[in-house]
Order: sequence, then structure tokens, then C-alpha cells
Amino acid sequence: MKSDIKPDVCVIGLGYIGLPTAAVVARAGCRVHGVDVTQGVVDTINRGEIHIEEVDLDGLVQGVVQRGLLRASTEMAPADVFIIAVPTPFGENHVPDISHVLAAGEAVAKVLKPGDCVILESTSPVGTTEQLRDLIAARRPDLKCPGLTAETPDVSIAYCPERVLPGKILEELTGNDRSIGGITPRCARKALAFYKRFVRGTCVTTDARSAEMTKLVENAFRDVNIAFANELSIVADRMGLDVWEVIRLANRHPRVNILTPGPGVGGHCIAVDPWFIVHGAPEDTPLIRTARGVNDGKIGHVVDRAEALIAAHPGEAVACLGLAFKANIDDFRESPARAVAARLARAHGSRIRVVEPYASALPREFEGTGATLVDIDTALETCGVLIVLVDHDAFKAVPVAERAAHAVYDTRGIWLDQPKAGTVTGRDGLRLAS
Ligand code: SAJ
Repeated sequence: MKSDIKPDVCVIGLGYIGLPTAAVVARAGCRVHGVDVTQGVVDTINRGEIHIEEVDLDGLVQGVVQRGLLRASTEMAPADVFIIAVPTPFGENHVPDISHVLAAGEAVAKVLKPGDCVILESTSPVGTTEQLRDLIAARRPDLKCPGLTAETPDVSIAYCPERVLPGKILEELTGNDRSIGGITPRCARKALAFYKRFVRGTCVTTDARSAEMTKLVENAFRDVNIAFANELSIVADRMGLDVWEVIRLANRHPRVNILTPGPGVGGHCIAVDPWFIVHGAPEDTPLIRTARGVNDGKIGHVVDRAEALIAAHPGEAVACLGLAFKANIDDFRESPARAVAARLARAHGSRIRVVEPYASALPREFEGTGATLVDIDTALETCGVLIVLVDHDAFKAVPVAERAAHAVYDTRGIWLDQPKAGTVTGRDGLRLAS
């Protein structure tokens, strides 16, 4: 792969990471072949459209498809660089499931040729890149694989995790620093040369195992810190304190930066990745495991407080504001907001109205509950109780005059100007706006 010749690139998995990556690489001038197992996804992309919500991605994909730089298929094709961006969920007992990575490796092995570079981007347990290498070596004994030969290997294999934030993916794909872990230093240099084509951030090379662990550590760090904020909010509720006020004041300390409490931690990364570390070292990870428990347990706490507020307002309709796992995105995976709303819908049926600007219908678990999807205006007009579960801009924009008369439970702290009218009840300090 000479640096003046643009490599052909194959991106396997065209989801939240793979599709933006494919589009950005194509924009850098490489011909990109995208592979996905879902025919509908492939067809959508080949029409120049997208199947996910992400800022500015629609225009970018349309442009690179029109220019013939990005083409999608359900079939693998030969390329110079292969980027694997498939899901790595966990199975029973939080055991990491790398079957999609290995399936991608099987497919890549069939078309691999000397000089190619295979890069794994999926969040993976430590050692996965080596497993991928072993699989390729087993399928292709004709190719010398890195770390298994004293000679110069025929192919390069590296791990390079993405660290982009949904909602800012395009900006962060090019702007963030990257850790690039090679099976050997030579592999890392090969992958580095590729990323330099489109990454403006600093690319730091390391070994594959360190890069794998780095990715897990980043998300576990955030999970532990969010757990601290969530635990504080539970303690503050019990003591009748306003957690937002306490955090606001504590964060004025120059070395304190407490994150924001919420209804729990959602998405497909922070709620999942810490388990990969726990699985790798179960005896040595009490803190990481406990943080997971605190964040998962926050859902039950929010349901209990919502129930108390609903009970205090008999006959009033209740609006659950938001289903997404975080603000301003259409991603409902592992969403605590969705879990809370669904539990309230099962308990209170048609009293529950859900507002989610990013959904056209309620998810399946709401079927038969009687709960309905309404817009924010309808919710404000028809519901006496408002439960804020997601900090969407559309909710933040509701002026205090339009909600001052509602009973509000704001799990995200977006309406700190809400009148503190009504009573403070119970030891958990639940405020009931009159
Ligand atoms: N959350 C809180 N309080 C906070 C911050 C977040 O309750 O103060 C909640 C969010 O509402 C959401 C969850 O945590 O439910 C996760 O949201 P997030 O914005 O923290 O992270 P993700 O899952 O969107 O993206 C994370 C990012 N990782 C880190 O910030 C360390 C991103 O950089 C990664 O690329 C991404 O995971 C990933 O793909 O691994």
C-alpha cells in the first residue's frame, strides 16, 4: 500500500460506527465497499440514504454514493484495507459474544491477499485481535500472519477502537485521537498510515491488547463516574436534598467534576463494555461491577419515585418525556428511559402518554398496555404529571410558564427553574409540584 495510492477499503458492518466510518473514508477519496448482513440496510445506502439518525450523515452518504465512492453489498469483496465494525454484545451472565467478529474474520479470510491490512474496530475483550489473527492463520495457511512467523508477515492485523459520541460522530471520527494497536509494531504502522488519511487527531501506536483494554477502560471509567452521580442522587432523595444544587456547588471545587445523574445508563457501550473487563478479571473488579449494579438499579429507584408522584395525583394523565438512551438521538437500545416508561405503562395503561420526537411508534413492549405516543404540546395540554426521562432539546425548550402548574419529576435536571411548590413528602424528599 503506497501512501500516494488510495487503498480500496472494505467496511464490514454498516451500523452506527461502520457507516459513518465508510462515508468519511470515502470522502477522503478511497473507494469503499460496505458490507452488511441486512439487505434493507444495503439497499438504503445504495440509494444514497441512511437508516440511522446522525448529524450531517445523510448529506455525506448521499454525496459519496453519488460520486461512486461508496457502494454497499451483502457480499464481501477484495480490498486493501478491511475494517471490521460489527456488534460485540454480551450473552448470558454478561459473557462477551465475539461471534460477529469471528464471522467477519471468516469472510475476510476468503478474499485476503498479501499486503492487505485487517483492522478490528469493534469493542472487544482483551485478546480478540489475536483470536482474529489465529482464525485467519487457520483458514489461510498460505499467508504468513503477524506474530506467528519469524519472516515478514504477508498481512497486517491491528485493533483500533472508535471513541465517537453518538450525535457528534462525524466530528469526532476525524477530530479525536486514536489508539492503534498492532499485533506487531509493523502492523500498527500499517494501520497508522491508513488512519492518517482521514484522522486529524493524534494517532498513537501501541500493541493490540493494550488498545483493546484502553477502549474498555474508557467506558468503564465513565460508567463508574456516572454511578457516583446516580448514587448521590439516591442519597439526596433520601435526605431531602436537591442533588443538582449539591453537584453544582461541589463542581466549583477546582478538582471535582461530578457527572450528571439520570434514570440509569443506556446505549450499547457504557452499559456493556465494563462487563468485558469484569469477565476478564472477575476477582479483581468489585468497583466496576458495583458501578454497573448502581446504574442498573437506578431504573427501579426512578420507577418508585414516579409511582409515588402518580399516586399523589389520582386521575391525572402522566406524560413520560423521552425513550431514547440519551438526548437528541433516535437510539432506543438499552435505554433506561424506555424501561421506566414501559414499566409505568404496564402499571397504569392508558393514563400513560409517551413523548418521543425521534419515534414514529411505541416500541413493541408497549403493545396492549393502552399507553399512547403523543407530541409534547398534547402532553402539556392533557397531562397533569410530567416525568422527564431524556434531556432532549425539545423538552428543555418548554418554558416554565407552560409547565409551572404540572407535577414534575425531572430525572435529568433540565428544568431547574421548575417552581418548588407543593409539599415535600417522605424521607426521600419527593417534591410534589401542586
Ligand atoms: N449519562 C448520564 N450522566 C452523564 C453522562 C451520561 O446518565 O453525566 C448516561 C446517558 O444518558 C446515557 C449513557 O450514560 O444513557 C451513556 O451516554 P454517554 O453520552 O456517556 O456515552 P455513549 O454511550 O453515547 O458513548 C460512549 C462514549 N464513551 C465515553 O465517553 C468514555 C463514546 O466516546 C464512545 O465512543 C462510545 O461510548 C462507544 O462507542 O463506546
